[in-house]
Amino acid sequence: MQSIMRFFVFILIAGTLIAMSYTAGKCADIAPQVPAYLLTPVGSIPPAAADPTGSRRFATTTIRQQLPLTGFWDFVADPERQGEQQGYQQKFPDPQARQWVPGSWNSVARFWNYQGDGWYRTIFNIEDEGGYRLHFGAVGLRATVWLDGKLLGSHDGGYTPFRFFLSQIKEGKHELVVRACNTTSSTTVPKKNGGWFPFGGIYRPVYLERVDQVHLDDFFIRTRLLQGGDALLQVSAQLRNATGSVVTEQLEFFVDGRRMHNSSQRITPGINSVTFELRLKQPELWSPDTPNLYMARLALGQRDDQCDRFGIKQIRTEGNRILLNGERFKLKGVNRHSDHPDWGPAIPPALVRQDLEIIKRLGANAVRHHYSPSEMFLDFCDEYGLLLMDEVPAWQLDARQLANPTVQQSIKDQFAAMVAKDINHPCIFSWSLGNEWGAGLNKDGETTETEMAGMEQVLDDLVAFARGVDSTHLLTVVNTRLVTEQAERWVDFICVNWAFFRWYGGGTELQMEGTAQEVAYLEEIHNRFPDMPIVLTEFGGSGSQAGWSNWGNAKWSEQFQARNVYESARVGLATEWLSGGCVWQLFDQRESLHRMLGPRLRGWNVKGILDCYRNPKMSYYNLQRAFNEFFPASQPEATGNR
Ligand code: ADA
Repeated sequence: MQSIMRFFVFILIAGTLIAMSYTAGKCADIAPQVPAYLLTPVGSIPPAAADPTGSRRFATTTIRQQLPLTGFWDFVADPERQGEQQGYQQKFPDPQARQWVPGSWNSVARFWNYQGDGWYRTIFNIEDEGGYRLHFGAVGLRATVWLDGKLLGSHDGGYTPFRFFLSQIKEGKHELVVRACNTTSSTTVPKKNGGWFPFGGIYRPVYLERVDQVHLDDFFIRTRLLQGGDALLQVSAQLRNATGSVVTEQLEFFVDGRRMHNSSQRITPGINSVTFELRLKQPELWSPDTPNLYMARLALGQRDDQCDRFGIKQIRTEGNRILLNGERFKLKGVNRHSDHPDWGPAIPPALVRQDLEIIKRLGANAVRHHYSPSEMFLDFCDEYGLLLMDEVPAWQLDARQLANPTVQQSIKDQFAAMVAKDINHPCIFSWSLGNEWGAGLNKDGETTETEMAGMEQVLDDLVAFARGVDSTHLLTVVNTRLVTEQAERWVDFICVNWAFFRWYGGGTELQMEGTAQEVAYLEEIHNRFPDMPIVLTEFGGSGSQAGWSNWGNAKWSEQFQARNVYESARVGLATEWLSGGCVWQLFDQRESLHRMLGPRLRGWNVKGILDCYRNPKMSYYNLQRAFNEFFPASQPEATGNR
């Protein structure tokens, strides 16, 4: 009897365990949740209009049907890079896991440090047979895409979108396979040992759009403020005709519902470029204090339309000053990475918005990114009135890497893709081709004369390319010794990443004696180029472990960092001829695997004025105070106290 009882108890326990493990497996498929610790918005930002794709703050079309491919996709890691040879694109293997898209596999414990190929697969249904565009917001760092076993193409660059036009998708079930790869080397951009974690995966939204065989491929709005207060808009559009014969269609352009342009277009098979200009009478200007936005809609008859927002502002330099809408502008900025401990670079809109709230409450007016941030982030910058220093992720390349044609091509491609993605946003302050090339500013003598000469040529070529892509925004290359020696040849303003109090190479205590030398260094650049603006693209950089308080101002304490940030802001913002700068950095961020040791803690760069979960450190409040004291809103022309 007892043994029968034991048998039943055994069956009961075993059954419960099996049921539990089954449910646990299912639980893994619960969509990630946004925590409820959000700051209440202080600004009068309107709620987002319905954008089914989840990428923007407004609907980008009134005609196209959009089908987001958000959700769990099957996933297999492929460290040996055997997948293509083994035909994963035709017959996807048994998945190892299911990954949330948009998301990064590096946000999931099992693949936390994984760098290699990662294969994704999803199945979708098409009811309305016809033409579609398949849009990827960004895949880290390179992607190859197959639909129903057929190769669609590849994309290099983890921070810019790409898309495919599919002239005919049949009714029924379809299989989409993506191979993402986040390995880095000396010839990739970003390179190996970069300053941030090279996240892998499909981490910005993916969606399909139902389009006509004749449709708008893209459109760009360049604005120019004219004397007298009117603005000139130059609209350039690309129209695609996949019908094989000439089509005539009406092209209309609306601003806030008013029709501003109407022309009949003869559209030949292939891609057609159309440009037209129009005048906007006495527009309300965009600025950090008055972020006025206009909604544009470009329509191709009843076949297609695209909507985008724009704003009118003017940024130019005059001597060593930067002028925004005719008035002196100094940057009170922060450096930010697209990084969150739970989300990696796929930060959900509510948390992106919280980052903007944190930046605004700091009293800042600008943000710098080492690579082009998500479209959602840019939309919020437009709304909150924050200027963005946009950059190609060509970070700390040495002369040899720069001499490599593959690297040069990647910089060009990523520059052009960044401009195409971001140019309509009024928040764009400047483009940067990269950060700390060659010997950098502080490491004299590491580059030979021949290498220097080579770098000059590469700079000539890259700058000529960049100016050809867009000449309506300021251009720079950040903190590069060569550029600082011949600034006028290449850039519109000089950018210095400025270490203070000997954080790098100093001892364990705050070291004041280095300060005079660092200040003298800035003066030297200013004396060499008295008529060029200088921005401290990074200031105050010093790590602190959140919560570590210390009487003695020792390194890694919140006190050390808070003092460093305040003092560098004092010099950076209050010195008359400087055009302000951006603190290094907004919040703690994950480093690349190769930079775990050295001046890092647990593989994290802890120079944030907030910790990785956005809890403020002492330095956040010190910077807020510095922004207030040295640069009160009512007195944009802060005069120096040095
Ligand atoms: C450089 C670099 C940053 C960051 C910083 C640091 O200034 O531009 O990306 O790596 O150093 O924290 O050391």
